[in-house]
Amino acid sequence: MSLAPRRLVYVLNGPNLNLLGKRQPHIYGSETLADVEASCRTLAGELGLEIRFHQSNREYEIVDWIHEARETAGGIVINPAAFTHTSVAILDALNTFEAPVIEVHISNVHKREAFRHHSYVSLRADGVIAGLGTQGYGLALRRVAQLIADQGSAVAGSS
Ligand code: CA2
Repeated sequence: MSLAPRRLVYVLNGPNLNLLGKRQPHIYGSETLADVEASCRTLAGELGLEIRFHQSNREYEIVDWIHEARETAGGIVINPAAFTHTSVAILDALNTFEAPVIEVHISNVHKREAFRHHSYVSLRADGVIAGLGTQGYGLALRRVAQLIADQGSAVAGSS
């Protein structure tokens, strides 16, 4: 089996994020999810990554994409949205994924209602970004690219 690091990154988005830029701009800003996807694609190209960008309102679809990522991807960037605070299923799926996971929240969840302060996903995430707006997605991709590069150097150093 090849030890070359995988350069495919899944960018996963949970429920209601399809409404980004269309409602509650005071909380989530005015960029749409299509805008976020476009800027992630541009940045991924610059970083030498390929991305699969998905959004779903259904928990099982997110679990299925994580299972898919186990076979193909070198990292996951995930904004689980409300599932952050409820989903043991998404946590369990992420716990089977062996490469970097970065959790992103557009808003600063710690400045909001108490129920948003707890994240199941943070029990697995290698890093968490909150409150940096949609810019957080790009920063998360940069971090995954760095971790993939570090992994490549470690593999080269050990051969
Ligand atoms: O800040 C974030 O990114 C959140 O993950 C967004 C979730 C919320 O449940 C989390 O606590 C924090 C909500 C996503 C809903 O997105 C909308 C976007 C525009 C309009 C309405 C909902």
